[in-house]
Amino acid sequence: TPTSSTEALRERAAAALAAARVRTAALTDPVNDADLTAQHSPLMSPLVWDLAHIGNMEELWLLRNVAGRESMRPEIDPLYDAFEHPRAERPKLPLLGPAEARTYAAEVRGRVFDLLERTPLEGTALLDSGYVFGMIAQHEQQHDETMLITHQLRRGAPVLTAPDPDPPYDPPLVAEVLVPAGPFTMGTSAEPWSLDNERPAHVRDLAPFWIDTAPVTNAAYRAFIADGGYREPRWWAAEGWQQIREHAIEAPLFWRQEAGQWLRRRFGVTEPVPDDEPVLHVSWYEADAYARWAGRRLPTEAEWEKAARFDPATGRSARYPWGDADPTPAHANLGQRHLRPARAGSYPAGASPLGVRQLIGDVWEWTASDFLPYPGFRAFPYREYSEVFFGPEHKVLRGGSFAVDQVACRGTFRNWDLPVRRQIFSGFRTAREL
Ligand code: AVJ
Ligand code: FE
Repeated sequence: TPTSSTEALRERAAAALAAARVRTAALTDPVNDADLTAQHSPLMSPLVWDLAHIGNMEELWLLRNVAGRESMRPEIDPLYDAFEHPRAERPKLPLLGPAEARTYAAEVRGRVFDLLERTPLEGTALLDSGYVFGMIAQHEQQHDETMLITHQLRRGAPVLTAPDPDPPYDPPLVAEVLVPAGPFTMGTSAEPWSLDNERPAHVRDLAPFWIDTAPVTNAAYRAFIADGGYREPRWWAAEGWQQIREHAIEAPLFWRQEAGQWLRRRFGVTEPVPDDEPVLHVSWYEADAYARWAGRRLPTEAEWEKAARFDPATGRSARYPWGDADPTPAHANLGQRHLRPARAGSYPAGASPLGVRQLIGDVWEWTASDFLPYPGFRAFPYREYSEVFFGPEHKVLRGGSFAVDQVACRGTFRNWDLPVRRQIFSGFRTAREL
């Protein structure tokens, strides 16, 4: 009946919002006030900015734009508009303190739960299927990943812990998989909470290509370093070569060499770099250079999505590599259950029909592609989510990392960043022509 489906949508929206807030609290409650207000890297906001920005976006979209209410605190609105102040300047703003920020976000949330109970989840594009509630849950989860990046950059004693991954493990027999030529459906017009840049569904016809069964590992990446990869300009795009020279980059971010052994710092703990884990904290330029050294290339965004979603038996594109069912811990390393990727060869149940592994979760995967709109794109509900970032300066990442929640992860989900960025949870896999 319509009533019970509205109830199911309300429950889904409430659960997504609640899960995001549990995670936000886990990222901020164990942090003392000095650390919440400090800037741990010029690349990042103070954690207390993310906290109040989460509340402010929720107030803007749900209480002001949907419910038509007045601003709760008009004087703070400009402080939390991401386009008014670049991250590096945010610590100098008269931001809400930690206690005030928590109270503000909790007040907004209380009113939002009241609104959700009374609002019909249909009738306008913003409300249909509870879209705007789902969009705000995804926004909070994306900032939770941003805050986790700040934790990784932060110096000092660790405040976060999580069990190491111990997933089903069954190393694939083949290093690469052939994706046959032909059309497939990219993007979606059906996924109710998909964001504007994932829409609409459209057909792409691709030449055949080979793609790595699993993401490139630390051991494989170390062979590139050992072979002098960072000293050979021929492997590098010009701007990438310039960046590694200028900043004396010779390994992934957070790595250091001690007596011939590679160590890495991970959430405040320094440890040997594990051989069989997907490489993490590389820029697009590093991924591109490795691929060229290996005689291969990065997959295009369309190739990545075809490898992840196309089922040759039915000709359909599924929501995830394993089908249409929501992810479980047997499918993928998602949701910050662990603070690292699982070793390559994990999650056989998460493989695509063609046998490609670990496309979802573990590490974001750089693709060769610029972040561009799909044919028929329409900015929704605001230009500043995607449209203002379209163009050649941003490269697309796919698949999500261990730090991505499932509400913000699916075979169509698109992320993007500058090709120099490496503090993000980024890795890659490679491809080649037939
Ligand atoms: C999609 C991850 C690039 O963090 O800049 C958060 C998501 N947009 N608030 C970002 C986002 C507005 C965005 N990324
Ligand atoms: Fe934001």
